[in-house]
Amino acid sequence: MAHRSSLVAVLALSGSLVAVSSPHETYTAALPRDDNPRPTDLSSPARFTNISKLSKTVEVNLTASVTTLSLQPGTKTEVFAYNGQTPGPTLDVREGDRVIVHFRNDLPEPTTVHWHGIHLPFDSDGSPYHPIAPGARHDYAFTVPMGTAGTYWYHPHPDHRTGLMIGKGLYGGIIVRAADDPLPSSISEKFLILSDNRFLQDGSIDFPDAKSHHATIDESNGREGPVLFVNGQVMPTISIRSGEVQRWRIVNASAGRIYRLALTGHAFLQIGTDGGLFENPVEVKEVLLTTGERVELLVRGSDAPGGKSVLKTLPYDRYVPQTRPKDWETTRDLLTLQTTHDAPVSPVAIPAVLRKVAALDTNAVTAVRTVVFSQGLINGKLMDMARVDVSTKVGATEIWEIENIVGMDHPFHLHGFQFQVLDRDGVPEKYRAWKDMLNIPKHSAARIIVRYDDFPGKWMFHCHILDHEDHGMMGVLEVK
Ligand SMILES: [Cu+2]
Repeated sequence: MAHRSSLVAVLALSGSLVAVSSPHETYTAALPRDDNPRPTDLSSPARFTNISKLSKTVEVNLTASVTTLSLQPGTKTEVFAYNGQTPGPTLDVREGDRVIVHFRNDLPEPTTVHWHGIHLPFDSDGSPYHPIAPGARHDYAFTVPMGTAGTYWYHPHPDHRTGLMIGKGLYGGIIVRAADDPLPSSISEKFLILSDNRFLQDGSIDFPDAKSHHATIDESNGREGPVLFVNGQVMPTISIRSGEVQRWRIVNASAGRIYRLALTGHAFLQIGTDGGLFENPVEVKEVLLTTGERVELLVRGSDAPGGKSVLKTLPYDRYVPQTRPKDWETTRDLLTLQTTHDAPVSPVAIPAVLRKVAALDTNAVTAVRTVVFSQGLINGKLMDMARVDVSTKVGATEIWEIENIVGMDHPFHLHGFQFQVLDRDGVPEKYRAWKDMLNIPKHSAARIIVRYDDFPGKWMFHCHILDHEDHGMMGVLEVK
């Protein structure tokens, strides 16, 4: 392959990027004290069992049900789970695969399964238009399009209840793999789904009464909790060898929390986002990961053998001042990166070119839409499933100008179609990429371009702060 001839050891160059390491910090959540804590290795969620014998076909069973799990040591919590676990099993597929999911709803209320970011037929999108009744079954079926290798996730998307269902534990990861992935296969991979939650004394998940003051705060901010989870684990450990490079796929499954990820003492190369790889790796010191968004990073073990670092989320002010949490400036720990005692390895060479991301043609634009985010409303309106907000045709290319006119961030999500960011506040986007999530910071605007290649239907676009979405900060795009 042509781009393999232009290998450069980008990570080797960036090893000296971060010279300052943070003082050692101890995790101090409300957990039983252990003077000699043993690290828990981060375990990736289990993968689905493929029950199909056909080639290029992935056929799986998925059940949503109420169950009891231990999310924190010594405590039992009633959760909603996919196949008895949270996160649910990872759907690990290849471009071109036919995917069939036999879904059964064992919850006491209607739900759906939304395949966040996947380009698929309308009736398999799991939007509020297609609820699955309690006790009912539904088969989701789609073919994974070529060129869409990346990191995605699945979660419920029923009318008004998405935040509750994800907060109770219903979310899982999706990996779409390309036949011609440009990264060396020797690089080991980690899948990290970030979430946060809040618990009552008895271990139950804290969803306050709808009329309470606390519920009002949640409705404004998007519900947050002080306990941060990676794959359902609190402060797990990832082992790395000094000099080793790992590929981390990270999903933000939180209702409202935006992560500002930093790993002190370590090089960070961002290689991709929602819809897959960038054209070139980009060196970054930190990454902002909004709700629903994904990122792919290369992490190099930069500590000496036996050393350790911590993946943190730094303070990020996404809030209106009136309901901003008092502790918003707290830096929080997510996981420990423990360097093994093995002798260092020399860094693997990373390709300077990952793939080509063809630009959508601005000359082909047939309409320019304006989407205005105010607090809880889009273009001044609450969601109405009987109303169509934007009507268009298959094959059309459009620019959407998304403007946030209020004092808190609102993350934009479009169902069914990946878009490209043209500019943010008039500043052209530096790196071309496929996206389905875009944080629109307070009092700012962005322009995206999208082409509706196929799949007519009614597609949602909405704020991905789940409390905002559930309260109607959502619209309908009809593609005919
Ligand atoms: Cu919002």
